[in-house]
Order: sequence, then C-alpha cells, then structure tokens
Amino acid sequence: MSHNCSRYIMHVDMDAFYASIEQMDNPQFRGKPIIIGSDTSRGVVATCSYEARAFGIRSAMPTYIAKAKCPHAIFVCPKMSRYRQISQQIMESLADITPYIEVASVDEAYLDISGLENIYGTPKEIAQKVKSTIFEASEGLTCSIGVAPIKFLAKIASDENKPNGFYWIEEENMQAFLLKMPIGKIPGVGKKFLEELKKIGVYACKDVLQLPYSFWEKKYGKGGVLLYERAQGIDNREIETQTIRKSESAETTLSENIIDKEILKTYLYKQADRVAISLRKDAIKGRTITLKVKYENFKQVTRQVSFETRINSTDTIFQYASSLLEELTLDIPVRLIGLGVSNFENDLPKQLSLLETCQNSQVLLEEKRENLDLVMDNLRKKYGTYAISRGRLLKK
Ligand code: DCP
Ligand code: MG
Repeated sequence: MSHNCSRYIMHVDMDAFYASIEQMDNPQFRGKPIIIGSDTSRGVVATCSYEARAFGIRSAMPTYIAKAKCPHAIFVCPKMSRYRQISQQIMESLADITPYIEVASVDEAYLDISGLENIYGTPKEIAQKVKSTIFEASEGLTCSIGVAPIKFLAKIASDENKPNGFYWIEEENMQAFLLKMPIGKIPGVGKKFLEELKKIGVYACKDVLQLPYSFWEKKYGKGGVLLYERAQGIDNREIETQTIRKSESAETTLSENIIDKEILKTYLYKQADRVAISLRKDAIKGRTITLKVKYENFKQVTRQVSFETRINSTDTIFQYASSLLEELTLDIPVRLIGLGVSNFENDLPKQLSLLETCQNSQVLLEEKRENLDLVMDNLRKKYGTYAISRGRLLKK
C-alpha cells in the first residue's frame, strides 16, 4: 500500500530530560539514581534518572516519599538555564529537518513529517535521522519518538517504548490501538476525571462511545467533548509551526543621518543591551556578532565576527560590534545601524593553548561581565526595565 498521501505527525520527547543532562555533565552521576528537585521536606521531584525510576520514583512525587523509596538517591538542584540552552540547541537542529515544527515544551516537539519520505525515507528512517540529529545537537542525549496520523496518538506513541524508543501507529492500526488503549493515556484526562468515569462504568474507548455526544457535552463540557472525540481517534489540531529563533537582533533608523562613530556607538550600546537581555532571558548565547549599517544613499553593508566561545553579555556584544564599526570607513553619513547575535550552537572545541590564554583574560572578563549582567537583570526584574540603566546609556 502506498503512503504517499498519508499524514504523519511525529512527536519527539527527550528521555529523563533534566536528569540525562546532569548525567551527561557530571560523569559521577552516570548509572546512578539521581533526582532533580530540591532536597527539602516540602520539595517535589521534577524528574529523575531511569536508575531512580527502577525504585518507583516519579515526576511530581513529594521528596520525602522518593527518599523513602530510595534512601541513597542523589539529589541535584535544577539548573534551568542549562536545560533551556540544550533545549534550544535541540529545537534548532530539528528546524533544519523540517520547518513544520511545534515546540510543545522544553523537551518535546511535534513535527509534521508528511512528504519528508522522499528525502529521508520511511517514518522509521526519519525517526532515525531525528535521533542522530538530536544526539549530536544535545551533545549525547536520547529521545523517544512516536508517529501517528494525529497529534494525541503521536504523543501517546512516543511514550510507548521509552527510553530511546520508536513507535508508529499506522492509520490502518489506529482503531485497534484505540481499543486496547487505557483512556487515562489521553492527554487531558487526569486522575480526577478518570475516577468520575469509573463511577459511571466508563473504562475504555468503547465505553465512551456507548454514550452519545450530547451526554458528554452536557455532563462534562469541553473535557467531555475532547474525550468523545479522542476515543474515536479524532484530533483536528494542526501543528502550530513557529519559527525557531536563530538570531537575535536590533536596529534603529536614525532620526537624522549621523557620521560620528562615537554617537553611533551609543546606539550600538542600547541595541547590545536589548539583544543581550533577550538572549539571557532564554539562556541563549551566540558565537557570531553582526553589524549592519545602511548609508544615506541606502547602500548597506554588514560585517561579522565569530569566536570559539558563545557569549551573551551586554559589554562583550557591544565591544565586538563597536570594533566592527571602527573598522568601517565612514565617508557618507549613516541612516540605519543595527547589530545581531547568531550561531547559537555549541562552543567550538577549545585548543589547549587557546584555553590557557583565554582563562587568563577573556574568560575571566566574560565571567565578570556575566556577573554584572546578572545583577542588572535582577535589579530590572525588581524595579522595572527603565529604572536601571548603565552609565554608558545615560551619557548623551
Ligand atoms: N518536569 C518538571 N515537573 C514535572 C514534570 C516534568 O519539572 N512534574 C520537567 C523535568 C523533565 C522535563 O520537564 O525532565 C520533561 O518532562 P517529561 O514529562 O518529558 O519527563 P522526562 O523527560 O524527565 O522523562 P521521560 O523520559 O519520561 O520523558
Ligand atoms: Mg521527556
């Protein structure tokens, strides 16, 4: 049978996401039961390694219960900015496979892979491609993948063979799958709803369909209608594609044309600050700085500089952009100026000699700047964006 006009939705979900990152970053955690969450009496488990799951530990479980189940589990404080950074790298790499991608959470995405068969082969082969792409982009993490004609079944499928799993619900097998699927697996059918359903004798999809649409709508509203649809294998949600950010930039059309580089730099500084704040908010760093200048005669030039280590501090972005500006000969006034940061992928592997010199100067400087940025960002959070400005911005 030809699958040429079938619809394939792929759901990708990282395996024990936060815990796997911690095990990757800290070799001493590998093979051990680790719990990501705060080790306090009122804390809960965010997630845990598969080694910890063997003891019955689960996401959202209170810490004290987790400890009772596995007293020797290692508690690790979540490092959100690291997890978001890896997430960004993963999502960007997926966007290279298809633009039809919806990032559903920090560790999951839907991809519409219909039509990709011509490039990568069967859904299974596409999944293989996705897995190796993610493995590379994340520096060594695994994911599980589900494929189905509709979204909610793709999501259920990705959970079917975790970790590092693949499960494909083909159109002709959908009904059979629904028949044996516990309704608690339907996203949106929570524990409470499940209890209610049990009371009226509804355990499986076929039980749901025994009662009419009007019953479900009247008694349970939206949740009831959702259940009635899902039980028949109906899910009309489209993939809501969004563009994955590959660069962050700012530009200003000047109210009058300017030729003085020092004045132009005050604009660059404001832009560097704006771009850097936005990058830091999402814990993103870039390796390339671009300067864009449009002259009075509308001629436009861009200049770029790249480096080994990714950065997102205001002063460093400004420093590179302004040295790019220094290198430009300005014999005509400028009507627009802007800068951008891109190349959000990994740091390049450092050469040893470089590392040594870096550690002595650039890395230390960058660390200092990051600390200053942190203080500034926190003050802004507290007192508002405009309350806090840097010395340089205050100068005319
Ligand atoms: N998470 C959280 N609190 C929860 C559930 C999840 O903080 N109650 C975080 C930690 C997870 C991440 O979100 O690592 C992704 O959630 P998943 O449900 O996909 O769980 P995992 O990726 O950790 O494990 P699995 O292999 O089951 O997907
Ligand atoms: Mg996951």
